[in-house]
Amino acid sequence: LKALDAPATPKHRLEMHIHNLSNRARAGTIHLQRPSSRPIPTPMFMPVGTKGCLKGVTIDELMHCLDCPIILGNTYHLAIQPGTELIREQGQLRKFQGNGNHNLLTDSGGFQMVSLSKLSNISEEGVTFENPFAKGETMLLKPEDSIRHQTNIGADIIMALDDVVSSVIADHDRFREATYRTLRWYDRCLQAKAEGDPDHQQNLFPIVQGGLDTQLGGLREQCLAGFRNRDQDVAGFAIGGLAGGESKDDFWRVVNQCCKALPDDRPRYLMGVGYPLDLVVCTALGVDMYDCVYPTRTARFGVALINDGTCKLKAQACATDFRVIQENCKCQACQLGITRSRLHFMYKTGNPVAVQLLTQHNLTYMMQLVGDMRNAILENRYPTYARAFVKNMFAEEA
Ligand code: PRF
Ligand code: ZN
Repeated sequence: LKALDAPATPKHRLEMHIHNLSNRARAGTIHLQRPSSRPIPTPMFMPVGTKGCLKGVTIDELMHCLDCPIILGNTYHLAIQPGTELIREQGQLRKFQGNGNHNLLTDSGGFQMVSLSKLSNISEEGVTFENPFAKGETMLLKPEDSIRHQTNIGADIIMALDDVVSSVIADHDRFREATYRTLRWYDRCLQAKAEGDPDHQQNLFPIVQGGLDTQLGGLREQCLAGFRNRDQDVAGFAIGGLAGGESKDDFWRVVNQCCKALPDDRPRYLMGVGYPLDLVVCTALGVDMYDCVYPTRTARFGVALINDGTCKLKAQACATDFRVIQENCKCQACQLGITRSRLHFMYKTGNPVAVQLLTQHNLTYMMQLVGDMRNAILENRYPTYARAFVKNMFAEEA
């Protein structure tokens, strides 16, 4: 594919090529600087392997059967167990996971302030977590520590430590503190990276915070301006602090503002977003990358992603449903003709293969979704695609 733009990007960071725009939706390719690394087509969804691996799928299946070009690991969880020194000694996470050549992104640990808020305490220095495996022990995660851990882990894309506030907390002072702290912490991350990664092996993304304040001169704008002024050579940008229970209107308003303000030649990564409908809408607004535990976690609860929403395989209705999960799906279960009824009884009897098959199905669905969106953008028909997707998803309620 020919790139519309041909950026003269320096080799010390990834390159993003945009092939086409359909309104504001972007189809592109991210080229990482690691030799022989696989190019990443965008829009892209990254499955989450919190502790370095996904439950129920191997790295080989992810890469070769599910055609998934990049997965996400989590600094906080890997630092707690097994420890990032041990990962580094075994040749970093990519080797630790078994000799693959797969692309990796690690989150900084910032989000665990919210998801593990009962176990954490925040100050200007960093975040202090209680160790869930050793009562009474604490771990201080400073911006410098987050970078050190992420250097040990060795992912292609690493995230700056941010001060994350749950978006349903309506305390403007706390959001203001978090926004400016996120900027100050980014400076400390940049400094730590310059000292620890002189060969520019890793791409550091700052994370835009600022709550739901999209006003002129408001916190989101301040944060966006702060990053743009700090470093003209940022590898890519993440949008954080969303998907935490705020209304869809607030959510879309912030995503819209961020996409409009961010530079066109860098990847835009919307963190923690993984509902199919949200992917379709946010891609229309100009987002390139997503991650979420949703497709894999919901599989463990017996929920399948299908074209008109979800299918709860544990529900009694599935006991006598002799269709495959989704017609024309390329996953193992659907290709083998395994019925919803069969899966229902596998869940009922606690057969772990059911979770494995459903995890594969849900990831196949997500990869198909991002591929379909990409094709629609390349063929200049994204608005039509998005409208049809929404209509299909809400067909039964109409
Ligand atoms: N920051 C980080 N990780 C995240 C988020 C964030 O804001 C979100 C959004 N809630 C998901 N994961 N560091
Ligand atoms: Zn399937």
